[in-house]
Amino acid sequence: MSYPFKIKSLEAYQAASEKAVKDPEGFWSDVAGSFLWRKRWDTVLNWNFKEPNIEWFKGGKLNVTENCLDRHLGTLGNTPAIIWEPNDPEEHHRVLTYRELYNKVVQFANVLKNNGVKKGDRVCIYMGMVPELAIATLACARIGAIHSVIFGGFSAQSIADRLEDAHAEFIVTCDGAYRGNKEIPLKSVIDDALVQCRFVKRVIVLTRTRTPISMLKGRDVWWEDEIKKVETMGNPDCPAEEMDAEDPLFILYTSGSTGKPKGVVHTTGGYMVYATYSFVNVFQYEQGQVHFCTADIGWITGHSYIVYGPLCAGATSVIFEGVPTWPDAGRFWDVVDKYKVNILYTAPTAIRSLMGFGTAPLVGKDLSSLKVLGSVGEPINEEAWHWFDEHVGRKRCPIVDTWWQTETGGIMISNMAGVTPSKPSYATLPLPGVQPVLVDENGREIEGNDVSGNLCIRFPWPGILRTTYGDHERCRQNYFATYENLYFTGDGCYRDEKGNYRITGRVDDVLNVSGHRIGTAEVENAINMHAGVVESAVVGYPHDIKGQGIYAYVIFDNTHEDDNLTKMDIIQTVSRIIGAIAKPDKIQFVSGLPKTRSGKIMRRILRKIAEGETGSLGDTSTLLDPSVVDEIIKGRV
Ligand code: 6R9
Repeated sequence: MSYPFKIKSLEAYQAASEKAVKDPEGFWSDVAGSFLWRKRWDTVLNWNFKEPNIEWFKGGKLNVTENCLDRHLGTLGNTPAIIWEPNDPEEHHRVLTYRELYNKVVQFANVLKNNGVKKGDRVCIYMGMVPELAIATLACARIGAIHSVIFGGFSAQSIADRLEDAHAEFIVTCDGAYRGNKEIPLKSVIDDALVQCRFVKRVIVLTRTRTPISMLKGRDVWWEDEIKKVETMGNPDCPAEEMDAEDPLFILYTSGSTGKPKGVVHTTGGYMVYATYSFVNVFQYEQGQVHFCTADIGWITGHSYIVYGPLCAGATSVIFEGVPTWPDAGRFWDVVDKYKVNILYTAPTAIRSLMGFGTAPLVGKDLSSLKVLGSVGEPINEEAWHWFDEHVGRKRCPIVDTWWQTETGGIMISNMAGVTPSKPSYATLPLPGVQPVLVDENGREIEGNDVSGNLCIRFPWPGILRTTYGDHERCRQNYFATYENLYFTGDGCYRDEKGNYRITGRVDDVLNVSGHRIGTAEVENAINMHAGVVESAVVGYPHDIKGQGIYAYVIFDNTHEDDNLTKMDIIQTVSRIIGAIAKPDKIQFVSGLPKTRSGKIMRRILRKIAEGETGSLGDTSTLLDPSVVDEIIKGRV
């Protein structure tokens, strides 16, 4: 495959950036022109950030799976599309060529159809990292169903909330999943969720762990049986549903600063174009290379850089079922060595945790195939950057520090491997077509360099979210109402003297724990559900490996006797309500919280105390009862 939109030099980068500002429609229509469309679009872009209403390639007809699969069959039919590395290195790995993946996707698309799934229906996918997760995702896209993948670490309650919000009547899951030395009983979690969700019509269950599970008559069916049914039906084909460029492709839930997670909606044409454009350019992908993104497909990184971007580009994408530290801390390096991985895209939290094991796990591993390294999910600290550079890249691989969000669909600010320069802990420069702006609290643009502000984007790009499912007003409020005519990212940012961007972290009440977004309000709501909890306040604090840890201040009624047992109960409650990823790292019982006279919790003070910076609390005179601060400082854990 050739990539006409690939930018290969610094001069070309500058030229593309200029063209994308002067003539965005011309720029993006050139990029989109190299994809497979059944019918070309009528208009490249309609937009306003007020409502918001954003339409890319309106009137264009396509199916994203024809771009990911059908298009490659002639030239890349025998090329591996997916290499699957199982959790247990003793188990046999699997390779699916483009032809094989195509066959499996159309087969499962027929299974979905047989089970009553139609265009526009929402299908929830709750699986471990097996090839069938990608197959199920693509099969939805094939028939125009909207997939909503839920990360395998979320609890029954979280799933129920999402199922209800999306009114998803169909579920694809596994009996269980392997992750390191753990076995996660996925189907049983689904069963718990479905107690509340009687509208779910069908659950399709893939066999993976053979954990004993219950199969409800009339509702639950086995993946393998359903495949046999379509095999005996004869016609193995499944013509792709013709989609409008602006038909929804998927919903992905993500945490915000208030209330329950929101369903970010991405549409077909723009998302596909942007995921592929950013994949090829940032990693400087060359045909034939093996790309290993260590994220889970349950997060946006997996959607864009395990499934859609790489497959549209005809790449070989590694799916890894396990964790970086099992059976030992050399697992990533084994995978790189075994499959001669060329691009390794991972998260700072993984790098930091591996750093803790020293360099011994790297000894004897052949990493010479590596060409490009990538980081995503949270700011990468310089120490981790240098370790990655020295011990993994052996100082010969550019590191791309890629800043983006679930809402942006693809990478927004990043150096382009070997094309634009890197700078440790800086995402550096926007991709051509991305127009960042920094604003102050009043929404005034901060011009010039060596300045800090809130990061916004001034002009739409094809991968921008279109709405939040079922609640467009929430989308407007969250992203487009803070600053007029700007998309607000929620991140703080510094621009250095040369114009390089450095993301400094969230400026809203969203935590980033091991690269996972968690709303403080969500955790508080979960804690408050525990009997005996009167009130709570959750803040983040710097954590060596996770980036941020969760610190919870809890007011408990005076009935509890054992602090430690109560803490464990609270942690268990949070696991039940949200999932293990949201467990507080520290809990401090307090008798009161620092509140203003109008009753607002002063989180700034709580953050400072959690960070251990008790000497610089700032002005506390507006507090209703300043004495609680001293008590909280004394009881710090
Ligand atoms: C892709 C993804 C988005 C939030 C984002 C920001 C943080 C992501 C980053 C980064 C610094 C980077 N973030 N990449 N911060 N440098 N390279 O992670 O999406 O899960 O939606 O999180 O993650 O705070 O706003 P998502």
